[in-house]
Amino acid sequence: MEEQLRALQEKTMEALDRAASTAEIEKLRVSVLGRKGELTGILRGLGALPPAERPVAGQKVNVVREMLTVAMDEKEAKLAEAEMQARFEEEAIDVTAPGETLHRGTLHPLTHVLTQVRDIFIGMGFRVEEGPEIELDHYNFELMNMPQDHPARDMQDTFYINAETVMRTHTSPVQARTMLSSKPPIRMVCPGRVFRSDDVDATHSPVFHQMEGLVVDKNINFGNLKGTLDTFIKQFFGPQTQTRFRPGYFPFTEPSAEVDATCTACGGKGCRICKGTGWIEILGCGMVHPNVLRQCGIDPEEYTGYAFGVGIDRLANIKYNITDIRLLLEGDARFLKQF
Ligand code: 2NL
Repeated sequence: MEEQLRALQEKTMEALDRAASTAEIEKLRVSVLGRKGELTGILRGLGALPPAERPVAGQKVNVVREMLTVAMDEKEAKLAEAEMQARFEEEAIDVTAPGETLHRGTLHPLTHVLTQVRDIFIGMGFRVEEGPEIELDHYNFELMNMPQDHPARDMQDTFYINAETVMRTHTSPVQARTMLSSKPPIRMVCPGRVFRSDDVDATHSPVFHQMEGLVVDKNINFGNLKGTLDTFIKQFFGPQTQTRFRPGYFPFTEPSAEVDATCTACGGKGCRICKGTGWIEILGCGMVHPNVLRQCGIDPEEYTGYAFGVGIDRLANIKYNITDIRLLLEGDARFLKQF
Protein backbone atom coordinates (compact mmCIF):
# COMPACT_ATOMS: atom_id res chain seq x y z
CA MET A 1 0.00 0.00 0.00
CA GLU A 2 2.76 2.39 0.95
CA GLU A 3 4.55 1.57 -2.27
CA GLN A 4 1.39 2.31 -4.22
CA LEU A 5 0.99 5.56 -2.33
CA ARG A 6 4.55 6.74 -3.00
CA ALA A 7 4.29 5.86 -6.69
CA LEU A 8 1.08 7.84 -6.98
CA GLN A 9 2.59 10.79 -5.18
CA GLU A 10 5.63 10.81 -7.44
CA LYS A 11 3.61 10.39 -10.62
CA THR A 12 1.24 13.14 -9.58
CA MET A 13 4.05 15.57 -8.72
CA GLU A 14 5.68 14.95 -12.07
CA ALA A 15 2.40 15.51 -13.87
CA LEU A 16 1.90 18.66 -11.84
CA ASP A 17 5.35 19.83 -12.86
CA ARG A 18 4.51 19.39 -16.53
CA ALA A 19 1.06 20.98 -16.27
CA ALA A 20 0.93 24.14 -18.35
CA SER A 21 -2.65 25.34 -17.71
CA THR A 22 -5.20 25.54 -14.94
CA ALA A 23 -7.42 23.27 -17.01
CA GLU A 24 -4.77 20.51 -16.92
CA ILE A 25 -4.45 20.88 -13.16
CA GLU A 26 -8.18 20.62 -12.76
CA LYS A 27 -8.12 17.36 -14.73
CA LEU A 28 -5.29 16.06 -12.58
CA ARG A 29 -7.16 17.02 -9.42
CA VAL A 30 -10.19 15.04 -10.51
CA SER A 31 -8.21 12.00 -11.64
CA VAL A 32 -6.19 11.77 -8.38
CA LEU A 33 -8.21 13.37 -5.60
CA GLY A 34 -11.72 13.11 -7.05
CA ARG A 35 -14.42 10.80 -5.80
CA LYS A 36 -13.41 8.19 -8.33
CA GLY A 37 -9.76 9.26 -8.27
CA GLU A 38 -6.69 7.08 -7.71
CA LEU A 39 -5.98 8.28 -4.17
CA THR A 40 -9.58 7.72 -3.18
CA GLY A 41 -9.19 4.24 -4.67
CA ILE A 42 -6.26 3.57 -2.36
CA LEU A 43 -8.25 4.81 0.61
CA ARG A 44 -11.06 2.44 -0.24
CA GLY A 45 -8.52 -0.39 -0.48
CA LEU A 46 -7.71 0.11 3.21
CA GLY A 47 -10.77 -1.95 4.02
CA ALA A 48 -8.73 -5.01 3.09
CA LEU A 49 -6.13 -4.35 5.84
CA PRO A 50 -6.40 -5.77 9.34
CA PRO A 51 -8.43 -3.31 11.48
CA ALA A 52 -5.44 -2.43 13.67
CA GLU A 53 -3.40 -1.12 10.76
CA ARG A 54 -6.17 0.91 9.24
CA PRO A 55 -5.83 4.16 11.28
CA VAL A 56 -2.10 4.55 10.59
CA ALA A 57 -2.53 3.74 6.92
CA GLY A 58 -5.47 6.11 6.69
CA GLN A 59 -3.37 8.86 8.17
CA LYS A 60 -0.65 8.28 5.61
CA VAL A 61 -3.15 8.59 2.77
CA ASN A 62 -4.43 11.79 4.27
CA VAL A 63 -0.95 13.26 4.58
CA VAL A 64 -0.37 12.60 0.90
CA ARG A 65 -3.80 14.03 0.03
CA GLU A 66 -3.01 17.18 2.02
CA MET A 67 0.39 17.54 0.43
CA LEU A 68 -0.90 17.04 -3.14
CA THR A 69 -3.79 19.46 -2.54
CA VAL A 70 -1.43 22.21 -1.41
CA ALA A 71 0.92 21.58 -4.34
CA MET A 72 -1.96 21.70 -6.82
CA ASP A 73 -3.39 24.88 -5.26
CA GLU A 74 -0.03 26.64 -5.48
CA LYS A 75 0.69 25.66 -9.06
CA GLU A 76 -2.86 26.49 -10.05
CA ALA A 77 -2.63 29.96 -8.51
CA LYS A 78 0.58 30.63 -10.41
CA LEU A 79 -0.85 29.47 -13.73
CA ALA A 80 -4.09 31.41 -13.18
CA GLU A 81 -2.05 34.58 -12.71
CA ALA A 82 -0.09 33.91 -15.92
CA GLU A 83 -3.26 33.12 -17.85
CA MET A 84 -4.84 36.37 -16.71
CA GLN A 85 -1.75 38.33 -17.78
CA ALA A 86 -1.87 36.66 -21.20
CA ARG A 87 -5.53 37.59 -21.56
CA PHE A 88 -4.85 41.19 -20.56
CA GLU A 89 -2.19 41.42 -23.23
CA GLU A 90 -4.30 39.76 -25.88
CA GLU A 91 -7.38 41.85 -25.20
CA ALA A 92 -5.58 45.13 -24.63
CA ILE A 93 -6.85 48.13 -26.65
CA ASP A 94 -4.31 50.61 -27.95
CA VAL A 95 -6.02 53.86 -27.15
CA THR A 96 -3.30 55.78 -28.99
CA ALA A 97 -3.93 54.00 -32.32
CA PRO A 98 -5.31 56.36 -34.96
CA GLY A 99 -9.10 56.12 -35.38
CA GLU A 100 -11.03 55.28 -38.51
CA THR A 101 -12.03 58.49 -40.34
CA LEU A 102 -15.78 58.88 -40.53
CA HIS A 103 -17.02 61.12 -43.32
CA ARG A 104 -19.47 63.65 -42.04
CA GLY A 105 -22.44 64.52 -44.18
CA THR A 106 -22.98 68.12 -45.22
CA LEU A 107 -25.93 70.12 -46.42
CA HIS A 108 -26.50 69.95 -50.16
CA PRO A 109 -25.42 73.28 -51.71
CA LEU A 110 -28.99 73.84 -52.92
CA THR A 111 -30.35 73.27 -49.43
CA HIS A 112 -27.72 75.62 -48.07
CA VAL A 113 -28.55 78.39 -50.55
CA LEU A 114 -32.29 77.91 -50.18
CA THR A 115 -32.02 78.14 -46.39
CA GLN A 116 -30.01 81.37 -46.66
CA VAL A 117 -32.45 82.94 -49.13
CA ARG A 118 -35.45 81.87 -47.12
CA ASP A 119 -33.96 83.21 -43.88
CA ILE A 120 -33.24 86.60 -45.48
CA PHE A 121 -36.89 86.96 -46.52
CA ILE A 122 -38.17 85.65 -43.18
CA GLY A 123 -36.01 88.39 -41.64
CA MET A 124 -37.94 90.93 -43.73
CA GLY A 125 -41.30 89.63 -42.53
CA PHE A 126 -42.18 87.16 -45.32
CA ARG A 127 -44.01 83.88 -44.67
CA VAL A 128 -42.94 80.67 -46.38
CA GLU A 129 -45.66 78.76 -48.28
CA GLU A 130 -45.55 75.54 -50.27
CA GLY A 131 -47.90 73.91 -52.75
CA PRO A 132 -48.32 70.94 -55.09
CA GLU A 133 -45.86 70.13 -57.90
CA ILE A 134 -48.67 68.80 -60.06
CA GLU A 135 -50.97 71.72 -60.77
CA LEU A 136 -54.09 72.63 -62.64
CA ASP A 137 -53.44 74.49 -65.87
CA HIS A 138 -55.87 77.04 -64.43
CA TYR A 139 -53.54 78.00 -61.54
CA ASN A 140 -50.27 77.59 -63.43
CA PHE A 141 -51.26 79.59 -66.55
CA GLU A 142 -54.81 80.90 -66.61
CA LEU A 143 -54.63 82.91 -63.38
CA MET A 144 -51.14 84.15 -64.31
CA ASN A 145 -52.53 86.10 -67.26
CA MET A 146 -51.61 83.44 -69.79
CA PRO A 147 -54.90 82.23 -71.34
CA GLN A 148 -55.03 79.34 -73.86
CA ASP A 149 -54.12 81.50 -76.83
CA HIS A 150 -51.50 83.61 -75.04
CA PRO A 151 -48.19 83.63 -76.91
CA ALA A 152 -46.37 83.48 -73.55
CA ARG A 153 -47.45 79.84 -73.24
CA ASP A 154 -45.20 79.02 -76.14
CA MET A 155 -42.31 80.49 -74.17
CA GLN A 156 -42.49 77.55 -71.83
CA ASP A 157 -42.28 73.95 -72.79
CA THR A 158 -44.61 72.32 -70.35
CA PHE A 159 -45.01 68.72 -69.17
CA TYR A 160 -48.72 68.04 -69.52
CA ILE A 161 -50.27 65.30 -67.36
CA ASN A 162 -53.56 65.72 -69.25
CA ALA A 163 -55.52 68.53 -70.89
CA GLU A 164 -56.02 70.44 -67.65
CA THR A 165 -53.13 69.22 -65.48
CA VAL A 166 -49.43 70.12 -65.71
CA MET A 167 -46.16 69.79 -63.84
CA ARG A 168 -45.92 73.36 -62.51
CA THR A 169 -43.57 75.48 -64.62
CA HIS A 170 -43.08 78.03 -61.81
CA THR A 171 -44.17 78.35 -58.19
CA SER A 172 -46.66 81.14 -59.06
CA PRO A 173 -49.68 78.82 -58.55
CA VAL A 174 -48.78 78.63 -54.84
CA GLN A 175 -49.15 82.42 -54.73
CA ALA A 176 -52.41 82.32 -56.70
CA ARG A 177 -53.80 79.86 -54.15
CA THR A 178 -52.71 82.12 -51.28
CA MET A 179 -54.35 85.19 -52.85
CA LEU A 180 -57.55 83.23 -53.41
CA SER A 181 -57.65 81.92 -49.83
CA SER A 182 -56.55 84.95 -47.82
CA LYS A 183 -56.87 88.71 -47.71
CA PRO A 184 -54.12 91.33 -48.08
CA PRO A 185 -51.72 92.20 -46.59
CA ILE A 186 -49.86 89.26 -48.15
CA ARG A 187 -46.11 88.93 -47.79
CA MET A 188 -44.90 85.48 -48.84
CA VAL A 189 -42.17 83.49 -50.53
CA CYS A 190 -42.65 80.03 -52.03
CA PRO A 191 -39.64 77.84 -52.77
CA GLY A 192 -39.90 74.58 -54.66
CA ARG A 193 -39.14 72.34 -57.61
CA VAL A 194 -40.42 73.40 -61.00
CA PHE A 195 -40.49 71.54 -64.33
CA ARG A 196 -39.89 72.41 -67.95
CA SER A 197 -39.49 70.08 -70.88
CA ASP A 198 -35.84 70.91 -71.56
CA ASP A 199 -33.03 68.59 -72.60
CA VAL A 200 -30.24 68.34 -70.05
CA ASP A 201 -27.07 70.33 -70.66
CA ALA A 202 -24.73 72.47 -68.61
CA THR A 203 -27.34 75.22 -68.16
CA HIS A 204 -30.67 73.38 -68.55
CA SER A 205 -32.51 70.70 -66.64
CA PRO A 206 -36.14 69.52 -66.77
CA VAL A 207 -36.23 69.90 -62.97
CA PHE A 208 -34.88 72.94 -61.21
CA HIS A 209 -35.58 75.07 -58.16
CA GLN A 210 -37.26 78.41 -57.91
CA MET A 211 -38.36 80.76 -55.21
CA GLU A 212 -40.99 83.36 -55.93
CA GLY A 213 -42.06 86.17 -53.69
CA LEU A 214 -45.27 88.17 -53.52
CA VAL A 215 -46.32 91.26 -51.59
CA VAL A 216 -49.84 92.63 -51.87
CA ASP A 217 -51.16 95.51 -49.81
CA LYS A 218 -52.45 99.08 -50.16
CA ASN A 219 -49.93 101.49 -51.68
CA ILE A 220 -47.28 98.94 -52.61
CA ASN A 221 -45.07 100.52 -55.27
CA PHE A 222 -42.00 99.86 -57.38
CA GLY A 223 -39.80 101.59 -54.76
CA ASN A 224 -40.82 98.93 -52.22
CA LEU A 225 -39.85 96.26 -54.74
CA LYS A 226 -36.45 97.84 -55.41
CA GLY A 227 -35.67 98.29 -51.71
CA THR A 228 -36.59 94.72 -50.82
CA LEU A 229 -34.63 93.10 -53.66
CA ASP A 230 -31.61 95.37 -53.17
CA THR A 231 -31.58 94.39 -49.47
CA PHE A 232 -31.89 90.71 -50.37
CA ILE A 233 -29.02 90.83 -52.89
CA LYS A 234 -26.72 92.73 -50.50
CA GLN A 235 -27.45 90.25 -47.70
CA PHE A 236 -26.89 87.24 -49.95
CA PHE A 237 -23.80 88.33 -51.91
CA GLY A 238 -22.31 90.85 -49.46
CA PRO A 239 -22.83 94.55 -48.59
CA GLN A 240 -20.48 95.80 -51.32
CA THR A 241 -22.78 94.41 -54.04
CA GLN A 242 -24.59 96.95 -56.27
CA THR A 243 -27.85 96.26 -58.11
CA ARG A 244 -29.45 97.59 -61.27
CA PHE A 245 -32.99 97.21 -62.61
CA ARG A 246 -33.48 96.86 -66.38
CA PRO A 247 -36.87 96.86 -68.11
CA GLY A 248 -38.13 93.35 -68.85
CA TYR A 249 -41.25 91.47 -69.80
CA PHE A 250 -43.37 88.87 -67.98
CA PRO A 251 -47.05 88.27 -68.73
CA PHE A 252 -47.92 88.38 -65.01
CA THR A 253 -46.23 91.68 -64.11
CA GLU A 254 -46.44 95.21 -65.48
CA PRO A 255 -44.08 96.97 -65.45
CA SER A 256 -41.50 94.17 -65.29
CA ALA A 257 -37.76 94.26 -64.65
CA GLU A 258 -34.67 92.09 -64.68
CA VAL A 259 -32.31 92.65 -61.76
CA ASP A 260 -28.55 92.45 -62.11
CA ALA A 261 -25.89 92.44 -59.38
CA THR A 262 -22.28 93.50 -59.74
CA CYS A 263 -20.26 90.45 -60.76
CA THR A 264 -19.28 88.34 -57.73
CA ALA A 265 -16.04 87.31 -59.45
CA CYS A 266 -14.60 90.72 -60.46
CA GLY A 267 -16.68 93.07 -58.33
CA GLY A 268 -17.92 94.95 -61.40
CA LYS A 269 -14.70 95.58 -63.31
CA GLY A 270 -15.55 93.08 -66.04
CA CYS A 271 -14.22 89.54 -66.43
CA ARG A 272 -14.77 86.21 -68.16
CA ILE A 273 -17.66 85.29 -65.83
CA CYS A 274 -19.70 88.45 -66.56
CA LYS A 275 -18.50 88.53 -70.18
CA GLY A 276 -16.80 91.84 -69.56
CA THR A 277 -19.99 93.67 -68.52
CA GLY A 278 -19.39 93.77 -64.75
CA TRP A 279 -23.01 92.62 -64.17
CA ILE A 280 -24.70 89.28 -63.59
CA GLU A 281 -28.44 88.70 -64.02
CA ILE A 282 -29.96 87.48 -60.75
CA LEU A 283 -33.76 87.54 -60.97
CA GLY A 284 -36.94 88.80 -62.63
CA CYS A 285 -39.63 90.91 -61.00
CA GLY A 286 -42.37 93.45 -61.48
CA MET A 287 -45.63 94.96 -60.24
CA VAL A 288 -48.34 92.28 -60.22
CA HIS A 289 -50.49 92.65 -63.34
CA PRO A 290 -54.00 93.95 -62.52
CA ASN A 291 -55.49 90.97 -64.39
CA VAL A 292 -53.66 88.58 -62.04
CA LEU A 293 -54.87 90.40 -58.92
CA ARG A 294 -58.45 90.52 -60.22
CA GLN A 295 -58.54 86.84 -61.24
CA CYS A 296 -57.16 85.90 -57.82
CA GLY A 297 -59.96 87.74 -56.07
CA ILE A 298 -58.14 90.98 -55.19
CA ASP A 299 -59.43 94.39 -56.31
CA PRO A 300 -56.60 96.09 -58.26
CA GLU A 301 -58.23 99.48 -57.61
CA GLU A 302 -57.75 99.01 -53.89
CA TYR A 303 -54.57 96.96 -53.75
CA THR A 304 -51.28 96.80 -55.60
CA GLY A 305 -48.47 94.31 -55.32
CA TYR A 306 -45.05 93.29 -56.50
CA ALA A 307 -43.67 89.84 -57.27
CA PHE A 308 -40.34 88.30 -58.14
CA GLY A 309 -38.87 84.95 -59.11
CA VAL A 310 -35.35 83.72 -58.54
CA GLY A 311 -33.67 80.51 -59.69
CA ILE A 312 -32.10 78.76 -56.70
CA ASP A 313 -29.83 76.58 -58.86
CA ARG A 314 -28.60 79.70 -60.62
CA LEU A 315 -27.92 81.47 -57.31
CA ALA A 316 -25.91 78.46 -56.10
CA ASN A 317 -23.94 78.37 -59.35
CA ILE A 318 -23.06 82.05 -59.04
CA LYS A 319 -22.23 81.87 -55.34
CA TYR A 320 -19.98 78.80 -55.65
CA ASN A 321 -18.63 79.41 -59.19
CA ILE A 322 -20.24 76.22 -60.49
CA THR A 323 -20.41 76.16 -64.28
CA ASP A 324 -22.55 73.04 -64.81
CA ILE A 325 -26.06 72.76 -63.34
CA ARG A 326 -25.85 68.95 -63.55
CA LEU A 327 -23.40 68.91 -60.65
CA LEU A 328 -26.15 70.27 -58.41
CA LEU A 329 -28.70 67.69 -59.50
CA GLU A 330 -26.82 64.40 -59.90
CA GLY A 331 -25.73 63.77 -56.31
CA ASP A 332 -22.08 62.83 -56.97
CA ALA A 333 -20.54 62.55 -53.50
CA ARG A 334 -17.10 63.71 -54.73
CA PHE A 335 -18.67 67.02 -55.67
CA LEU A 336 -21.05 67.32 -52.72
CA LYS A 337 -18.36 66.56 -50.13
CA GLN A 338 -16.79 69.94 -50.82
CA PHE A 339 -19.62 71.89 -49.24
C1 2NL B 1 -37.84 84.67 -63.27
C2 2NL B 1 -38.98 85.60 -63.19
C3 2NL B 1 -40.94 86.12 -61.99
C4 2NL B 1 -43.05 86.47 -60.94
C5 2NL B 1 -42.00 85.64 -61.25
C6 2NL B 1 -45.34 86.43 -60.10
C7 2NL B 1 -46.22 85.72 -59.33
C8 2NL B 1 -47.50 86.20 -59.16
C9 2NL B 1 -47.86 87.37 -59.74
C10 2NL B 1 -46.93 88.01 -60.50
CL1 2NL B 1 -48.60 85.34 -58.22
N1 2NL B 1 -45.70 87.56 -60.67
N2 2NL B 1 -44.08 85.93 -60.23
C11 2NL B 1 -43.01 87.79 -61.34
C12 2NL B 1 -41.94 88.25 -62.07
C13 2NL B 1 -40.88 87.42 -62.39
O1 2NL B 1 -39.91 85.22 -62.24
O2 2NL B 1 -36.98 84.87 -64.05
N3 2NL B 1 -37.80 83.64 -62.44
C14 2NL B 1 -36.72 82.72 -62.42
